[in-house]
Amino acid sequence: MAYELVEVRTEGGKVGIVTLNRPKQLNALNNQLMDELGAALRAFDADEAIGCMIVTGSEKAFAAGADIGAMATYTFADVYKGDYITRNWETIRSVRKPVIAAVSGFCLGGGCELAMMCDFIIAADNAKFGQPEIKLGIIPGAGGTQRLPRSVGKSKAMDMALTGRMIDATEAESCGLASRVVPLDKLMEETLGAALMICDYSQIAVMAAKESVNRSFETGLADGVMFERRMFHALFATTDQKEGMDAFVNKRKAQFKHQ
Ligand code: DAK
Repeated sequence: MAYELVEVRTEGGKVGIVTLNRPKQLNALNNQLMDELGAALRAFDADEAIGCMIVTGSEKAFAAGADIGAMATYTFADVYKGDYITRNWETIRSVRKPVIAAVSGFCLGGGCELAMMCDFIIAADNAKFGQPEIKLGIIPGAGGTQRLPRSVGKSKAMDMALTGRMIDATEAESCGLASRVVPLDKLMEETLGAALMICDYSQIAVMAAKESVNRSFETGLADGVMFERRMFHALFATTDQKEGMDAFVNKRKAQFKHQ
């Protein structure tokens, strides 16, 4: 697929990087961009050589939300019947390998929701997160009212959704929205470091860890723990478990084969 609104590249032959690229609109998300992002992520997910993905934007904006100009004249019938702002918004959830959001600058509305659909967020110290939809007479519509409280708790989520205020990277880290904050000029280096580290682990164990953590958001504790236990049991059928434990016992570095 030819990409216009995202840039796609790999690093070290194993990390797939998708950079949102609509700079004049602060990476405002439209159908074409979301189609391209979805296609790029699906292609990386299917590529045996790729172990982890990164979604990022520009220094000024990860994404300033869905494209307001495109939405401005839509009617209820348009959005309810059509596939605008529904297609491909959830592709990222079906990707089985890890996806890290490397966020700098504005990360607002649908942009914040997109970042929250990634597996974790590494924020540059200039990042600003927010759900400002209330200022437009709407509410978050791509999971913000559901994922944000699960991430930061009810009080902070209500504060953000009802006032529309932005929080900075420090506040985002302290409330659990971002996993870490790094200086802007170290954002890609730090995120790549995390991605390459993940690539070197057993891909099967990595996928099982991702699936198990995600299950915790969809189920009760007893069922979730049982799911985790069965996953744990299953990993003893892999060559990588034998390799990982043998390497530890023999004080050498494990060479995982992803089998
Ligand atoms: N859409 C379209 N254009 C945008 C934009 C956006 N969200 N954000 C910024 N831009 C454009 C501006 O219009 C401006 O264009 P020109 O005037 O130069 O042509 C250019 O980007 C630079 O923006 P500013 O001049 O405003 O730059 P500033 O530094 O002064 O301000 C800002 C930056 C990020 C604070 C400001 O641009 C801003 O407040 N932007 C809007 C943020 C916002 O309200 N975001 C939420 C949008 S609603 C769903 C999926 C998704 C959604 C809903 C449902 N489903 C799957 C059902 C999502 C909804 C939303 O995200």
